[in-house]
Amino acid sequence: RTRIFSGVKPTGHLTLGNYLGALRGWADEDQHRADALFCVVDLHALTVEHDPARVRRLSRQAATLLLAVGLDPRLCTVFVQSHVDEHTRLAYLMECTASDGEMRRMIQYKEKAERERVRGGSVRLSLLTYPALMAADILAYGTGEVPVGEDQAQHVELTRDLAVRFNQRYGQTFVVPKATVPKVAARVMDLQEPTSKMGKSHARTSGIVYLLDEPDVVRKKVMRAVTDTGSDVVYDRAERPGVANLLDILAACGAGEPAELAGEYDSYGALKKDTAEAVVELLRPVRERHAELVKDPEYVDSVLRDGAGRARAIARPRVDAAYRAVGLMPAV
Ligand code: AQP
Repeated sequence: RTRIFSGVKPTGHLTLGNYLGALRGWADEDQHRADALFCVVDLHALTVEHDPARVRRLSRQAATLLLAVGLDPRLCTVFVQSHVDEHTRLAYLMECTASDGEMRRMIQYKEKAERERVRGGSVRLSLLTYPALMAADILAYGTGEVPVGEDQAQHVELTRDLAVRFNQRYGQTFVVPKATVPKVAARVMDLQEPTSKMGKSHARTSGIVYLLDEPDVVRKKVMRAVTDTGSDVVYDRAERPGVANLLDILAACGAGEPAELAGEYDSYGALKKDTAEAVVELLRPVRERHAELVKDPEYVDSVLRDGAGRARAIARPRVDAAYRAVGLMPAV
């Protein structure tokens, strides 16, 4: 069976972008068709300024939401990255495989480093080396497919390069993975700034729909979404990004194809209203299940404990093999 690995960073409350770009596919398809592992990648949340208590809280919330969206521990493995040491063990070998130039070329590094500088803060070294840890996350499990939103495709490409390079230098050790990106809503845009990705760590929250937003909050955010000049509803991502984003979201809620949907509307108001209701309905079961799960933290703990054990057992032999392959002396 194909091995699948993917993760979510506890850098903020999970968003509609995370759900449509990643989580929904993990739950509805991936866990049924493959041997899948899904992870709260908490170490990645330390690459930018962070509040320890908040990261701890958000990690638990993210893990609970992974179950709330429908990941079933009988079908797949759900765990927290920092509970499995193999990730950091292998990350070091990935740092020894990558060049600093290829790390510096990563778009996410450039954007986030700039954000930190604008804030007047310093850029953590781990922000630069982040893709090495992400490559380790993926390669440790012999992953064949990495289901991600479009924004992560570049990091998966780098992971492929590192896997190939490592195998060439030290002998066949890693499976070379590929990214799989959903057909619709691979890049959900911010409702207030439809030329930027809806990102959970972004400061302005009015353009971000969180999975746990109350229905009225969702309605308000969608109804206040920035639309474009002109009033006719056409699907044009370059010229009409605001309206195209709403059409993408509505389509992803199961209403049809974005370009066809455009023809069904003659006002932005009606499009927003239908989109708002579709999103409210899409998220309703997730909120309900989350509310149930928070009442049972022992269950969530047991899933994570079990998940970490399974993950460790899969990762350890391959990481041990990689240590031997690069020339490290086995423990005596
Ligand atoms: N807007 C999005 N549209 C589609 N997919 C998205 N993903 C994230 N945003 C969108 C996908 O969700 C998975 C988990 O994302 P993540 O935790 O790595 O990143 P994030 O939500 O984008 O978090 P941040 O901290 O706010 O990061 P930046 O600042 O980079 O935006 C991934 O598969 C991702 O592709």
